Amino acid sequence: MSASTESRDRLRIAIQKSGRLADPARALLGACGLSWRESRDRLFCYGEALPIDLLLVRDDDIPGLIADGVCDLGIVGRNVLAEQDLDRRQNGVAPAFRELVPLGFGGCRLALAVPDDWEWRGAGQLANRRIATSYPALLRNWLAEQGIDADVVTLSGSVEIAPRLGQADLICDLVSSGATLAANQLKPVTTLLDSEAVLAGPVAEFEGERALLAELLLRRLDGALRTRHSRLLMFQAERAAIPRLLPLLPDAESPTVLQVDGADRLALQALCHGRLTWQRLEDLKRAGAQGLMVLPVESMLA
Ligand code: PRT
Ligand code: ZN
Repeated sequence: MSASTESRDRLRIAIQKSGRLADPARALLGACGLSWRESRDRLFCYGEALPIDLLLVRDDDIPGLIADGVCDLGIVGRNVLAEQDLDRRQNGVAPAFRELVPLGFGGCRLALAVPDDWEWRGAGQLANRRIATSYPALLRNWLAEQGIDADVVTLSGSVEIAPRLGQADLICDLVSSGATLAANQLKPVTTLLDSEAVLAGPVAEFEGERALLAELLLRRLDGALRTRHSRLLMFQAERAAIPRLLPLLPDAESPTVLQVDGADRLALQALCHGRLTWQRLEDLKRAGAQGLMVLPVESMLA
């Protein structure tokens, strides 16, 4: 463990300063009960509710900050973490960080994309082609797995215009909606990595006070992630309708059933973990649910 971590009994989490992951990362940590003395413009936010501080940095710096022990945890795309991990391995450097928890936002995939007029017949077509990417380690690793010898052109940005500029024949880049590829007359043909934001940490275990703080944070994170799509569903129904209603709630934890008046009228409460769409509520109503109410869940402790 490096010198910078030895004397700290506070936990330090690196998140993106600005960009796609910045706001959702903050919101998620906020949902875990963390708060900071506001200093959005600075690099460092001092934790108030708990001794957990934030470092606001570029996403690409997060794995290295964990490796160097400058911070303990980080929220970063799996794509960045996997690229830097492979790069270290390919250069004979020992693994120093790892994915701890997938966080369910920042979803995208690293994909090969070819010009629209290519007819894709598989990886064999890539031999001796030039492929532009910002993810050379992941791409080289994939090409090696496929047994393909191709030319990897490393670019730090605007990869999607490389084929039009004649820098490459095809690209390997992140895709979410696919609109950027379409606008550049490219089409995705195969996925190398499915990605989302993850909580990353060191390979080595934490010790002392920071181990307790990390454990606390992971527990709260688990609760916050489970609560995110959970809703409390409440309704009343005749007893006879129950066999029609329960199959519509496959994602509900065993519902609480209360008798309302007489033996035949029941009130039900169910914690649902899937999405309660309008369609589902209408189906429930048709099956006999009355006075349907959907409530958000603030927190949950297992
Ligand atoms: O300044 P800093 O270095 O911190 O930020 P950055 O510019 O490197 O990163 P940023 O904020 O763009 O992305 C941060 C992380 O968000 C990435 O590492 C991914 O894990 C995740 N993410 C999710 C994405 C996308 N979706 C995404 N669509 N990152 C980039 N894109 C790009 C994509 O490459 C394409 O060029 O956005 C463009 C639009 O995508 P489409 O398919 O929706 O058109
Ligand atoms: Zn970046």
